[in-house]
Amino acid sequence: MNILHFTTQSRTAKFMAIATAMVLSMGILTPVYAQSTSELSVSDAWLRASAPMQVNGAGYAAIQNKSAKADRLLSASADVAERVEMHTIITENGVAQMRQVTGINMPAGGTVNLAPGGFHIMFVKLKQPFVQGKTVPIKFTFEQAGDVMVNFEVKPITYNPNRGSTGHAGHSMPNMKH
Ligand SMILES: [Cu+2]
Repeated sequence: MNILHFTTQSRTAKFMAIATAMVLSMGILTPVYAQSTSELSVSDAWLRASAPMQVNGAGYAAIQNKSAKADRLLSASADVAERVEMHTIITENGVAQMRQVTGINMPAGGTVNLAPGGFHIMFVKLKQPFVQGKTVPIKFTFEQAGDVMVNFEVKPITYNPNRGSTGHAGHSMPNMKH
């Protein structure tokens, strides 16, 4: 399984523009939803809409470390679930299982994709379902870059960017055992 996927694609300009617009539209005392710092930019942040009765949820994003220094995602936090964890998927004896990780390394100048079949943000015991079309603010804390607020977009329940390109499209991660 190819978990780390490096790309040279840059969406910096777009996210700088969003960050600037948000700074201008918000007061000094309100939090700034950066999505991007001078060292980091987070793009394609999404959650899958919750199925009826679904207890947990998963979030994904592409995180670009623009710095010449390695960084590490230390935590994700939000009040939408009882716990927010970082997970990866390990396949043992042909069975894919989710495992909690204590951090996700961000190589210098690299992009790490949190995507179905690999690293993801796990929302354990959702307080409310994720509703398609809404955005959910989640705080990422990095060892070097500090706190970055990221707005996650809630995609349709059937959304899967990997469909057709990997063998994991059928995976139903939110329902996997922890
Ligand atoms: Cu998980």
